[in-house]
Amino acid sequence: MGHDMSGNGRKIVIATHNTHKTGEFRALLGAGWEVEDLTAYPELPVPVEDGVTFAENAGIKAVSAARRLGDGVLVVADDSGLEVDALAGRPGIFSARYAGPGAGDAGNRERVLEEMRGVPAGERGARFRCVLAVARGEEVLASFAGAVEGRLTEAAAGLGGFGYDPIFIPEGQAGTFGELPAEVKNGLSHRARALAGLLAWLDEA
Ligand code: ITT
Repeated sequence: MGHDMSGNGRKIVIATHNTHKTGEFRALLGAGWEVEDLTAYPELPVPVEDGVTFAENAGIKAVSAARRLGDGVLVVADDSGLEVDALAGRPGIFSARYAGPGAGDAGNRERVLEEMRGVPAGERGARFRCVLAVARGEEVLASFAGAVEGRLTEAAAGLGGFGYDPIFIPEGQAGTFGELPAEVKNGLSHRARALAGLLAWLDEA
């Protein structure tokens, strides 16, 4: 293992409080990895995500956790969101709080669908983006981006996934990420694609 950051136990701490993200990392990484998230470290401060890009916010989250967890721990943060063409790229980095604090996933989906009301099928293009930042101690060592193109539905469909999944149909598929099996999402998602870059970097000689 080139960077030798995962140790014998191949443990990774995902610097997130979003347990849906953690679940996807567990599924994507498989049984060879011990995956934790920040719900196991309630004493860690929650950083202010005041970056203006996904990469900046991923770096802020990764270093905030890594400096507290110490040099021996591989920390990876995930900053992600939905970019809608007809909304000039919104909600983008504001995806988590798009409908205001406390509105939650359903409120965020409803706001996007409301803003998209009347936009014709051919103009409903969107993409999910994910940037992963890997940090140790005080430093971001690398970051990796992934995206998946698709289009927005006119109404939510499906109970799978999380966040904006029920209103997003990925390119080449007939249903939303909320309707498709988790394995299909994990085969082509923005998160899977960013993670592929991270895994290649970890394996580099
Ligand atoms: P952490 O910052 O603790 O990781 P978060 O959920 O606040 O958790 P972000 O700041 O990266 O994470 O915000 C991501 C937003 O984009 C949030 O609204 C998610 O629901 C949404 N999102 C991210 N990945 C998604 C996915 O795979 N499917 C659907 N929605 C997703």
